[in-house]
Amino acid sequence: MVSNRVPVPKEGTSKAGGLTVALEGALKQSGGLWFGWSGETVENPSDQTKVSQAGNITFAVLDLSQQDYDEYYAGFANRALWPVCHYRLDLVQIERQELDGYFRVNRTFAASLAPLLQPEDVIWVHDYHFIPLAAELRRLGFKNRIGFFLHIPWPPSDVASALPAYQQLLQGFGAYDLVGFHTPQDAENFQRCLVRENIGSEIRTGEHEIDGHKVRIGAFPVGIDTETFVRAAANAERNALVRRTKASLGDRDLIIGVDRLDYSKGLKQRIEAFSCFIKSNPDFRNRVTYIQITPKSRSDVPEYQRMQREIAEQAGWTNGSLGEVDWTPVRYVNRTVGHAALAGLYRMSQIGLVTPLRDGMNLVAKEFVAAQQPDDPGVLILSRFAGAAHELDGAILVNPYDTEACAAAIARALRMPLEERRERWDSMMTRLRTNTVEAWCQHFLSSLSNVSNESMEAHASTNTENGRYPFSEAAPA
Ligand code: ADQ
Repeated sequence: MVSNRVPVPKEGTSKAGGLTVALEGALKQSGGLWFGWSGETVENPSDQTKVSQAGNITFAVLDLSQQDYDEYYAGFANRALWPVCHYRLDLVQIERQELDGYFRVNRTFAASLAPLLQPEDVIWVHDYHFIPLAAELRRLGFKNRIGFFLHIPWPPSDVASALPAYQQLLQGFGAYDLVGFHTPQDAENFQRCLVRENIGSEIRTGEHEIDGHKVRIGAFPVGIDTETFVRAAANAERNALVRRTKASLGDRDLIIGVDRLDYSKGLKQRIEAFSCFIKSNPDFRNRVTYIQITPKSRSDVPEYQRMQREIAEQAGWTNGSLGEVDWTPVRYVNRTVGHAALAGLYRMSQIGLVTPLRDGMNLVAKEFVAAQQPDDPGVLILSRFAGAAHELDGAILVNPYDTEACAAAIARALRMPLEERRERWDSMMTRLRTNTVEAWCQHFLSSLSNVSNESMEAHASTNTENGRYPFSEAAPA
């Protein structure tokens, strides 16, 4: 397993978020190696990995230099790939040096991973930080099965082509045997990009040929550890934070939003929609509280600093204009909350407000549903632009840009009869019980191990220095 962040177990720290815990669960079954960035920046990073062991999982991590961090992570990954993949061309920052840094770090990481690999290893690379990693490994002669999963959306070609080194990035996908996305729409967008740029031709549905090599492409919607969440929510009544929050609400209804502080999550539009709801439904004044729990992220990226200020101002301004001496309509907190407490907060909420402007999947939507009380479930209001909208058909789907429609959805959810809430919840829960994160891992890995041997042989003849993966020595033009 390769991912940018690696949850190396440290004494005194609790486990990281849902996905990493789940991936860890998947690795535990088979045993394996988890490789990536340590999360540390140091002056002179070593190219030797720091290795540690926990059960049958070996963790191998590298530190980054400040320059690598600035160019690869805070730069190209988060100021070019992230905004383009979230359809935000207005926020894209294109800098030659950052592009170079991105390819350089991928090259360094491939070289450090190389001595740890065995011929039969199956390699699963995660997310936009490491698109060129497989190409770098092929250049070093590796013929292993390599799969890639993108956790964020892939946009249509008119948007995607704003990426610097667009064609070379697309070509880099040709070094993988399987490329997975959250939704059929993302997979389709990606395939159209390949065809339009004349980089890949469709052999049959879900299979493209890129430079003589077959690449399978498909949708693998990620799930959550549903049963663990159900149990955590059922036990959360004892949680101190949950109890204090309940007491502080009195008999008011609760609307909850839980997101990393990111412009893709639509927080500005969401607060506006809540404000519009209160103004157009005055009977709900002082009868409902909206809690938005939003840890800061990527604070060293300028676009995030600006947004953090704007959202805080907007929440304050909304409270100033709508609130009462004894009622704070929006409780906006920049904190991380443990998963047990989070499950309890979801469960006591009448509405889960999940309205990203664009999201690969959105696990919060799934966690909210899993945490509900079966005999009196809350209502999920979900953006149609979240990958989760492809699966969670029992949600009220909204266009997050349409403030009045979102406000109307809040009013509808708060007035929804119990029978309709149960029906909607049941259909979503059935889906969550089948498509768990474990099923997702198995589905992806079994598709990867089904890649034909003939296809694997194709790597053998084409991975030479001057062959098809040309962008190792310098970043592409
Ligand atoms: P994210 O953009 O981080 O993930 P999301 O899928 O919602 O978004 O996952 C966030 C996770 O962090 C959830 O497990 C949530 O519980 C947790 N979290 C958020 N705020 C928290 C808080 N205040 N305290 C504690 N935990 C908090 C990226 C993509 C998504 C995709 C995932 C997985 O952007 O589209 O669903 O990867 O592929």
